[in-house]
This record gives sequence, C-alpha cells and structure tokens, in this order.
Amino acid sequence: MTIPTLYIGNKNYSSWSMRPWLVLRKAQLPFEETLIPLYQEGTKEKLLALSPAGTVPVLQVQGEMIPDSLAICEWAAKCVPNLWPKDPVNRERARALCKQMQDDFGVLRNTAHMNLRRRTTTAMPQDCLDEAARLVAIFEDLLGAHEGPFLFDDWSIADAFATPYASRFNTYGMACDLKVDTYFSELLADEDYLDWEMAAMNEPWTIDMVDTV
Ligand SMILES: N[C@@H](CCC(=O)N[C@@H](CS)C(=O)NCC(=O)O)C(=O)O
Repeated sequence: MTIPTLYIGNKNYSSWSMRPWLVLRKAQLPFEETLIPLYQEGTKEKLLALSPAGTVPVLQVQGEMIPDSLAICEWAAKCVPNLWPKDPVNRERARALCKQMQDDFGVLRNTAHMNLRRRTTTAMPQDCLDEAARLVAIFEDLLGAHEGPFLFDDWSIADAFATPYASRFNTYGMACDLKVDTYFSELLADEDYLDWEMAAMNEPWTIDMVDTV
C-alpha cells in the first residue's frame, strides 16, 4: 500500500488542515504531507487540481482523493480504533459537535482567524465574543459531564476539532472560565500540536488580511 499524502494549507493559518493532521498523527498512521501556500497566485488552480472542492485539506489514498477535514478523520477512524469515543451515544454526539465546529461559529472563525504566530490585545467585536462564549459554554458542559481532561474523557477527533479554537483564544486574548482554559492549555501543550506550531513559526508566508485584524 502506498503511503497516503495529506495536502494541507499554511500551518500558521489553516485550521481546517490542522485537524486531520493531528488525527493522523494520533492514529500513528504513516502519511506524507504536501503544503500548498494559500492565497497566492496559482493557489486556487492547485487546489482545484486536487479536488472539485478547491480547498485543503485533501487526503490522497490509493490514488483517490478525500476532501473535507471531517471525512479524512472518518477515514482514519476506520483504519484504527478509539479515535471516536467508545460509548455509542457519545460517539454520535462527538460527530455532531465536530460538524457544528465546522459549520457554526462563523463570526468567531471569520473575525478571530487562526493565526498561530500572532498575539494581539485588539478588542474583538461583541458578536465575535458572543459566539466565543457560546462555544465555551458547550465545552464547559462537556468537561463537567466527563472525567476529562478531554471533551469525551479520552482524546478524540472532537479534541482535534477544538484545537484551532483553543489557539484563537490565545491569539486574541479572549477570556474563558478556568475549566475551559485548563482544557485549552492541555490541547496547546500536546506534543503533536507543538510540532505543527513549530513548523508554523518557521513558515515564510504571510496573509495581510489576517495579520492586521
Ligand atoms: N469544509 C472544508 C473546508 C476547507 C476549507 O475551507 N479550507 C480552506 C483552508 S483553511 C481553503 O482551502 N481555502 C482556500 C480557498 O477557499 O480558496 C473542510 O472541512 O475541509
């Protein structure tokens, strides 16, 4: 079997790419990675050559392309056990939460862009803070209902999906309660996350519209 290739965007900015990369790492599945710098001349053509979605991440497996971060994580979960919670109800709740983390919180995602190198004290607009508070309340409930330290006890794909949000709270200095703050610190101290972050720190590319918010 040929080793799968994960096509990703800039590690500093691409929250969608980070999630399946963390999951493949945690799954200890061998993979190669190819980084396509985003928002440069020719980027869109390169992305469209990978899949009709025209976005990263994309996983190439046996010559076939799997676009979409959650679909890639589902593929990994079929290859190895325990990437989703064991309990069937929690498993489906974790899936639903991942879907929500993809589709919901648009103001938060589009105002407080993931930007691992950045630290700013610029006040975020109220609608962004409101969405951040709504996300924190969801995490707080789950952390209170489980033994922790993760959303559904053991690390799962849901925690990979939460990690880019944790980094946003750091970058923009957004407040959250102690339990969620401790959880975010756990995610950002993860050794695979730190490998990703280190690579992000050394990337040469910048995206002005995201660096000046
Ligand atoms: N729902 C998709 C969204 C992927 C996505 O929007 N990726 C961004 C990178 S962070 C992208 O490729 N943007 C480039 C573009 O839209 O031209 C997923 O979960 O994979």
